[in-house]
Amino acid sequence: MNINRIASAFGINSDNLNFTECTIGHINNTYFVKSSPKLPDPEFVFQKINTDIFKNPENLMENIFNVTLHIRKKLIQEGKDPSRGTLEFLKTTDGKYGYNTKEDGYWRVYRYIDNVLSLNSADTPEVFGKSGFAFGNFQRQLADFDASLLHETIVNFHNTVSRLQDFKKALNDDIAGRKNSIQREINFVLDRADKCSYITDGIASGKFPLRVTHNDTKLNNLLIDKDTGEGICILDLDTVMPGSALYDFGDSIRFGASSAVEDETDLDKVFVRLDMFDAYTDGFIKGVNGALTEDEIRAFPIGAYIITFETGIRFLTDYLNGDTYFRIHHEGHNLDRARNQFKLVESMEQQMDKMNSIVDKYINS
Ligand code: GN1
Ligand code: MG
Repeated sequence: MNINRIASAFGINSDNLNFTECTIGHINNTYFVKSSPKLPDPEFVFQKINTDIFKNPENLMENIFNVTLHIRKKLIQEGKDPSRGTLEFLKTTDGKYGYNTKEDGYWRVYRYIDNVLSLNSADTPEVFGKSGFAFGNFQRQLADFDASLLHETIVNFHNTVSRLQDFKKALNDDIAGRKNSIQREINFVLDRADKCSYITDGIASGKFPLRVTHNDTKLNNLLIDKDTGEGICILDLDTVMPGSALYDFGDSIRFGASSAVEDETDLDKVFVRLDMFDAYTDGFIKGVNGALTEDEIRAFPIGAYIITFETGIRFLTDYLNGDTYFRIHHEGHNLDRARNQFKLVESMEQQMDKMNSIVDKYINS
């Protein structure tokens, strides 16, 4: 990678560029960049898009330009600061959404937002509730966005039935020769196979309307203002596509209402925290501000369950495929992640009634 060449493609010219890598995401490569090491904060975020996964980065960036522009207009209408409320992407000096060469790959650049933090776990329900508001609000901001403008960046992304089929294929191919050592996890999936169609059936019947959704609503995809503690800007817009509200609600719960991080291997530490579930439900409903139907809200607990199960299936599939999709940091990482998600699934099975009662409380309030 030649960082100077990438920078100058976006009109950023400096003899003294300084960059550090961010190692959090599982898919793209992200760098914080400043034009001089003396500056206190980065000025830009450079990202190399993983084009094995996102096959058409131009279409993806067209989505992102349109979505951020829409949110920008909303923020201005509502008297909020657009430079902190949404990402601002730069075009290349020749007017393109990204810089693309055989040697360097596909790169995009956005302006760094300062005085913020992002969290891998929420310490308190209050913090997590605020993230719920921010993700709900994101959906509200895009409620009048013309979904026909959006390209589907990954087909069947949250189609759990199709994720199950991918898993079965990986099992059948057993390309990495790992199948025999994970019989327990395989049975865990197969025992629950009939659950996979819950959301897809609801979409097909019209019970769950298609909306513009984010689809990757992990807590660490939200920037939180260090001074106010409010969730201000949603990141990682690669998978903004038509989807169900349950995807966004569910993925946040999967990640943020867990008592432990996504790859915790001490499974006694992994369970769903009802105080977190409660706070997020409250925040999300307020953030969406009336846009959801009662059917959707009632399905929050099962939606969280399905997305957690689906993510576990995806990690296990990648383990069977020899770790070709999610970046791993040690041998067996994807198996650790899958086991962690399945523990969370069990915890949700045990606490489903309680989660439903929490939701009832907000429906009746
Ligand atoms: C991936 O790149 P990152 O960490 O934001 C994945 C999500 C998974 C998540 C699991 C495009 O997101 O779907 O839920 O890992 N993104 C894609 O941590 O597959
Ligand atoms: Mg992502």
